[in-house]
Formats: sequence, C-alpha cells, structure tokens
Amino acid sequence: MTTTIATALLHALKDRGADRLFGIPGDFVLPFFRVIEDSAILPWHTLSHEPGVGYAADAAGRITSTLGVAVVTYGAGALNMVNAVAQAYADKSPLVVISGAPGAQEGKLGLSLHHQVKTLNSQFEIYRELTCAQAVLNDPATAPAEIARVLDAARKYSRPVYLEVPRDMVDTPCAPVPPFDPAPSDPDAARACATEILSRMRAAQSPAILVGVEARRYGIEDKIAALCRKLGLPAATSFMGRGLLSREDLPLTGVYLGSAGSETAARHVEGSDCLLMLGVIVSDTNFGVSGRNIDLRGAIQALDRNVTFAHHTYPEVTLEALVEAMTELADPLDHARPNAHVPDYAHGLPDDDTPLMPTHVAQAVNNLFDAHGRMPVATDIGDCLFTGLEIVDTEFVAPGYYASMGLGVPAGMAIAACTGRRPIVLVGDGAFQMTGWELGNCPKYGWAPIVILFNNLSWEMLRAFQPGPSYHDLDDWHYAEIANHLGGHGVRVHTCAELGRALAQAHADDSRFQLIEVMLPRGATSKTLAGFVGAVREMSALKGE
Ligand code: S1T
Ligand code: MG
Repeated sequence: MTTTIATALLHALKDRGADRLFGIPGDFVLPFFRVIEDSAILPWHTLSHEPGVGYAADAAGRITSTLGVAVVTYGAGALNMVNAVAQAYADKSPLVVISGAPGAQEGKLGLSLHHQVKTLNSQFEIYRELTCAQAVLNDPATAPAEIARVLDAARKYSRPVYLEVPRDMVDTPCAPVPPFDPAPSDPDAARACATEILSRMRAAQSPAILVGVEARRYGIEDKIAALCRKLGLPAATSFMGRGLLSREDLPLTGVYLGSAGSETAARHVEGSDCLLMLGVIVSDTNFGVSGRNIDLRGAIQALDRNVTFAHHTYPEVTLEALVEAMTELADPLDHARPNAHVPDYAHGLPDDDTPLMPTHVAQAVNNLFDAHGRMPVATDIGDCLFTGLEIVDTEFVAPGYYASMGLGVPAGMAIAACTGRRPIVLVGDGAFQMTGWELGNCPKYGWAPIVILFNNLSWEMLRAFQPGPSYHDLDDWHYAEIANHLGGHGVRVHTCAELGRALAQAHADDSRFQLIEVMLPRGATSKTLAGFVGAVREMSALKGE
C-alpha cells in the first residue's frame, strides 16, 4: 500500500500516542477527511463548533498524556479555534492542529480565495504565535521529516503545533515518517543537577515539593510519587495541577492557592526554605494570591526541559530525567514528614429542603464518590472551578491558567471518548451558553457524562470582582428542559435533598448524558472563590492598585 502525505501523517500521529481525532470538515480539508475515514488509522469525532473541537482535542491530550488532535478547514475553521489553541499553549497541552489549505495552483489564479483573510500565508503566521512548531506539507520530499520535526516538538515541549495540508497534496506519495525521537537528556547532567538539589534539600530546615502540570503532560506522576516516598516528603500541587497524583498512594497536603487554598499546602510551600517545583508554571493563578511573598529566587524550578536555580540553569534536563536521577541518588531526608495532614474535603450533604449553595455540589459529588468510587472531573472557569477544589482528589481537566470559558463540556466528552470512563462535568450557566450545546453530539458516540450546571443566572465570578452592574445578570434558559431535546436527561433541582437524589439517579442511568441544573441564588459563591477574590483584593491593595 503506497504511503501518501495523509496516511503518513495519520500513522505518525498514532505512533506518537494520538488515539483519535476531533474535527469539522470544510472544502479545503475534505480530501484529508476522506482519507481519515477510508484509512481508519485513527477514530474520529465531529463536533458542532471549532472552539469545542479545540477544547475537546486539548482535553484528550491532557487526560491521556499524549497528543490531542484537531482537524479543521482553512480560514473559517482554523481561525475559529484560535482561542482554544491559545489556551492549550498557555496550559502546556500537546495539541496538534491540522488545517486544510488551498492547493498550490489555486493561489496563482489571481483571485482572492474564500476563507482567505489577508494573504494565503496569514493563517500560518497567526498559528506561528500559538504553537511551538509549524510546517506546510507542500513537498513530498520533505514532508516526512517535517511531520516528524513538528510532532516530536509537541511531545518534547508539550505545546501545540500546526500542520497545514494543501488539499492537492493529500494523496501525494511520500516515504513514511521517521519514528519518534524523544531527544533524551544527558544522564551526567541530570545526575549533577540531582546531586545539587539533594544536597540543598538535605541542608534545608523545611524542604518542600510543589508539583505542576508537566507531571501529567509527560506521564510521570508515578515517578514523582516514588521520589516523594523515597525522600519522605509530602507533595502539594499547584492550582493548575489540581488532581495530580490522585492515583498515587501519597500524602498530599492539598492544592496550593495561597491564602485561598489548602492551609496545609500554604504552610508547606510558603514556609519552605528549599522549594522544589516540578513542572510548575509560575503564573498569577498559581502564585497570584500567595499569603507571603515566596522568594522564588530560593526555589528550584524544573520546567520546559530546564532546571533553574537562583543564578544558574541546567539546560536540556527533562523533568523525567531529573526525577529518575534524584530517586536513584536520594535517601530519606532528616526533616522528612511522611504523614502530612491531608485536607478535609466537603462532605455531609444535608438530606432536606436546605436551599442549594455551591459548596453543596462538592458535598454531593464527594458523597457519590464515597458510594461508587471516584470519577474523572472536567470543570469550566467560573465558580465551578473553585467549588471543584472542595472535591476530593481525582483526575481533573480544567482551564487553570489561561482561564477561557468553554472547555468544560467538550473536555468531559473527550474524557468519555478517550478513557471510556464516565466523567463529572462542572460548568456555569455562562460557560454552558458557549459550548454546552456540544452535548447534542453525545448520543451518536454513546458518551454519557454527568453534567452539573451551576445556574445562578449570572456571570457570578465577575460580580464577585465587580459588585453592582446589571450586565452580570443572565436570563433563565431552562437548561434541564433543553437537555431532554439534545438526547440526554435533564432535571432542575433547588434543594439539597433533590440534588442528592438527582445525582444518584444520574449515576444509575448511563444510557445517555445527564444534566443536573442546580439553581443557585445570584450573589452566592463557594467559600474558595470568596477566599480567592478576597486575597486578590488584598494583594491589589498592598500593591496600591
Ligand atoms: N470569555 C471567555 C471565553 N472566557 C472568560 N474567562 C471570560 C470571557 C471572562 C469571564 C471570567 S468568569 C466569567 C467570565 C465572563 C463568568 C462565568 O460565568 P459562569 O460560567 O456562569 O460561571 P459563574 O456564574 O460561576 O461565574 C474570567 C474571570 O475571566
Ligand atoms: Mg453563572
């Protein structure tokens, strides 16, 4: 069977861990879509709007620690997905964007083409700003090496990449793509770096470990847990790292979110005189509300294949190589604290007519997990994200840094597709208005997420920051009723007893997606969001903003 540019690309994606594609066709990508279906190299799912395609493909990469893949048409498709790709870049998600494009001769007709914005190269230039590697596959002689270069960059740097496939090149014969080159670190550099870190941790009074998203992106949570156990140290996770290490038997001091998160994690991180940050993005959401200014110059940061100390860096030392070298060289630390206090999570949902507040959702989910086992969780931005911090440790997919609305529902659908497990989705009414309708695609794929919709008739997180204006008010769209027309089952609940019953019934019915519309009063927020807003206000006041 002759290899073509399209089949070579699909095989290369599969060889590097991609297990499916999400997309929406268009005339510039129809030839490629035909090969996707005829070749059956990878399963594919079409959704209804390119932002949802981007969010779903991003989430697929996050939950599987491999490549997520989005296939879209030129112009109207690819440019419609820009914000979702930007979020994948900021959150270090290895999303592969494949866009169809005009054929070589089409651009020479002297006509501006439909879907063209400024020049035929504009889209490539826009995506150069959103990705870590890009290529146009317009030459069969170079296409295999270009595909390998770009896809390997996605795996190495855990960032989005962009491949443009002119529609007249899809069936062009070419050689197969070379196998994945992981570009391992120099083992001597990793050992030297590990030796320096361990000696600093041994000399420190209160060494601490903070774990971030790269632990999941590179699939090394088990190795980090083994290191923590060998050192006798608990770990805290960053806000973006919520849910990391949840499958490991390791005492976690909770999620660090400064004065708005776990107090144990805050003491652990802010009180440390040797903070080792493994795969942590130093961002305002991860550190913006630190109760005390953490002297990051005293910290050690392993991120983006570099390990940085106050005044020097070990380049090209991967997180995996560092953790393996440390585990090999480590002994239990004198200041080991293996039995850290694990935070108490919200339990005990009242079984009565108590009107619902956001924290009751966390209590209801925790009760469900106690009864039936933990489920993966996808959250959107809004108070649902902060309420999610009150749920016990489980796998999370959330827009923890870039913080775009819209990820929640498509991410839940991707988790169902990639893992075969049923997810819980937490989403606000505002974010649901953006991408919640993608649920209408669940019946054709047999996905049955349980969606808990926080209906406070508001952009409440904004109101928490800026009380007063009426533009935070949203109308009541009766989402539960709409769910029934989208092929799912919807129920509206007002009290704690109704929520407990609805969640139990939703869990019992996995024949279709479930939507539980939780009615909340305007102005009500979770304790965690209230704490976060208060801390942000305090920080602003301290800075005189
Ligand atoms: N547009 C997009 C795509 N993402 C955003 N993050 C925003 C706008 C700004 C924004 C927030 S939080 C929020 C908006 C509009 C309101 C969310 O409303 P809803 O989903 O109903 O959740 P809740 O009512 O719990 O707040 C962040 C601060 O940037
Ligand atoms: Mg809302």
